[in-house]
Parts: sequence; structure tokens; C-alpha cells
Amino acid sequence: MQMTFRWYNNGDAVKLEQIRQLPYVKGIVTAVYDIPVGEVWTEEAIAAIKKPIVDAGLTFEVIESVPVHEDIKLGAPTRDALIDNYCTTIRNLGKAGVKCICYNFMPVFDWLRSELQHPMADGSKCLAFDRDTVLAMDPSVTELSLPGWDESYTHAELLSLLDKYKAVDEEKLWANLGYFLKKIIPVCEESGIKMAIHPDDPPWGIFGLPRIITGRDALDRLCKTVDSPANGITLCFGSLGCNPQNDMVAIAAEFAKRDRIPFVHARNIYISGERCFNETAHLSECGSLDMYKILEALYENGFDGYIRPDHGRNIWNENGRPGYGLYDRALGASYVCGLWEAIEKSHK
Ligand code: CS2
Ligand code: MN
Repeated sequence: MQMTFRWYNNGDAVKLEQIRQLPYVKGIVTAVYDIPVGEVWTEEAIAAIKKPIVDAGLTFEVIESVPVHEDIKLGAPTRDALIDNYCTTIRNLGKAGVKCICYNFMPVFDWLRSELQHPMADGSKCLAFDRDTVLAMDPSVTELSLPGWDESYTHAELLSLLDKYKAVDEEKLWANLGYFLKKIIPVCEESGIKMAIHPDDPPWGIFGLPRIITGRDALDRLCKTVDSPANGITLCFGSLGCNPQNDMVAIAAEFAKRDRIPFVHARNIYISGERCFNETAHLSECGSLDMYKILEALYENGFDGYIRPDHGRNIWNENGRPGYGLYDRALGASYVCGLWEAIEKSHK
């Protein structure tokens, strides 16, 4: 297991000097943010983000994310050229020593929440999802902006994208994912890279958009689509775990055993109702997930990939990027490393 920490390069209020003082964090998870989606990440652009990380004594082995252009998800005629660019980016990342690429295949939106600063009883703030509040923000019927997304799209762009997806149901999205994977996985194999698809967050369809990476059967189908260890998953506890039907301990055990988990996002959430949840401190007793049991299932089934703490709360008045401040993620990483040490030593 290698503990890592997500860092948004020089644009991040959290500094590498701070991260390097967390002795259990060995590596950085980052991305090139200034190249438009669909274009090639050049060797120069990759070298520029890598340098400060290795200079700080941290590893540069995990990318989150190389975003997938909407035309690939839509299966548009332009997709072949875009997939060629994606393959070139994979090759360039492989040359720079990257071993794992996290990505997602969610149409239009990545994660969705109703609130980014949900007040908790102890004065901390967290990301929360309330089903009715989110449904009331449907961009096709209101002008309301979705928390976290108002800078990514204009209202007109959103409407046009939502319109294009009317022709893409779940099966079509699976077909488009399969088309993409069949082209990129051989390139990953040559480049020493494992792809790690991030589950849909939350794992159910929203605003009529299909979402397919939602639970155990979907992960099984994904693995079978291209049967290679390079075609893996990011086991994001909080994304899958907010559907109580997803047995996270069983999922962790099964896919670690199948050697398909190169990357783990350790996050706890509290399920407060049907399709309602809020994020919590990482500690098991704070949320609905048994972090110890999930990590133990990973350990017992041979997991030896990368882990990072996912989404922290906003504590101590930090006011960081939603989910990505320093303090609560640092506490989360420490907690996960503590659990891991205990699991390791009790299994000797
Ligand atoms: C992340 C995702 O912040 C988060 O919720 O887990 O945004 C993740 O980076 C992407 O889905 C991966 O492509
Ligand atoms: Mn995640």
C-alpha cells in the first residue's frame, strides 16, 4: 500500500511543503489542468507538474484524472481522433513513470451534491446530497446553478449537451466505454500503466443522464469488457457506499482478489435517508461505512496499490477547496495508515 494525497499543483492553497510533513504520505496524485479536455498532454507539460513533486521527495505515479472528452462518451464521429490523443497522453505519462490513471465515464457531470458547505453539529462543514434538492436543480427546467458546476458550463452549453445525451441510454454508454477501453488498454499494457475507473458519484442516474459504474455487477461487467489487469477500478468507498445495497466489504474483497484495484479512495459517508447522504470524518463511527472491515478485506485479498484520503470536511475554519482542504484529509490519511498498520501487524 502506498499512501498518497491529491494536490492541485501550484493553484492549490495546500502547499507541497505541508504535505511532505505528513510522514505517512509518500506520493502525490495530480493532473495537468491547463490543457483543454481532449488535447494531448505533452511530455513538457507532464515534466512541469512532476518536477516540484519529486523535488519534494514525493512520488509521481498516480494521475487523477485524464478526463474523457464528452464526444467519446457520446460515441460521436470525432471520437477516434480524441482516443488517439488519449493514447498519446498515456504513452507520455508512462515515459514519466506514471503507473496509474484514474478517470471516470460519467456524462456531463462528475460528482454531484446539493450542498458544498453543509453545517454539522460540531461546526465543521461537509458536502451533502439531498435527493429532492438536487432534482429541483434540473438544468433542463430551471436556471438554478448546481453547486460546483457553475463555472464549467454556461446554461446554453448544458442544455445542448443534455440534448445530445437523449440518444445515449445505459447500453449505448456501455458500448461507448467498451469501444474506448478496447483501444486504450493495449496502450496501457505497453506503457506500464493501470487504468482505474472512478465509480459514478452518486451511483445512480440523474436528470435523465445514464450512469453505469454503480455497483458490483457493473464493476464485474467493466472488468470483463477488456480482461486485463490494466483495466481496473478506483475503489471509492464513499461513491459506491452511499447506495446501501453496495456491500463495500464484499466488493473490496472480490475485486482485490481479482487484482483489479490499483487505486483506493478512502472516504466515509453517512446515509441519512433514501438517496440522501452527507460526507463525514473518515473514522468508522462517524459514518455508515466500516472503514476497518473494508481495509481488512483489501489487505486479506492482496491489495498493494495506491490509497488516498478522499474528501475531507472543512474544519478549523480552513475554508479550502470543497472536499480538498488540508486538515481533515491529513487526519483521514493518518487514520487509514493507523488502521493499515494494525491490520498488517495482526495478520503476521
Ligand atoms: C473525486 C472525483 O473529488 C472527487 O469526488 O473523487 O472528482 C474524481 O477525481 C473523478 O471522478 C475521477 O475522474
Ligand atoms: Mn472518489
